Amino acid sequence: MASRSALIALLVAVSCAAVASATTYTVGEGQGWTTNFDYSGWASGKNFAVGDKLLFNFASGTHTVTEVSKSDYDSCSTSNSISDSRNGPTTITLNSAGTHYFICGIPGHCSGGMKLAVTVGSGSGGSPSAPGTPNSPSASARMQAGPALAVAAGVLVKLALF
Ligand SMILES: [Cu+2]
Repeated sequence: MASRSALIALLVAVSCAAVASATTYTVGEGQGWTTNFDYSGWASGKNFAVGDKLLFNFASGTHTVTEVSKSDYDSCSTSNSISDSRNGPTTITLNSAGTHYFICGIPGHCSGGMKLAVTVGSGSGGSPSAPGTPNSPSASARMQAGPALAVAAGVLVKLALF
């Protein structure tokens, strides 16, 4: 009994920590992952951290989410891609600090502006710019908390019934 309580407490702590620390960004917001959108403008001012996720919304087959090197990003080449997804929507977890480059591999789309570079901070320290700016990431994190908490609650109910 005691060990189960400890397990439940641990689960609650872990799920709360996960909800608090990771943010899911919807690339292009309501426009999704598409042509004729300014993704550098979308990314600017956002503080991406390790563990955050990028949600690319598109219909399967219409676009790709292809992670590439900086030089391939600059030249819109997918011949040395790091990863490639053709099925939408695609969620990419930002697993490491540094700049990550994503382009669409459909001919003409990347050169038409369908490319995204996100710079991921090391995680600690927070924003060097505009600390007072009310930003949307916290709001989207709160929106993500609902499903995550529902899942956690479901696990707890199963544990209690075990
Ligand atoms: Cu495309």
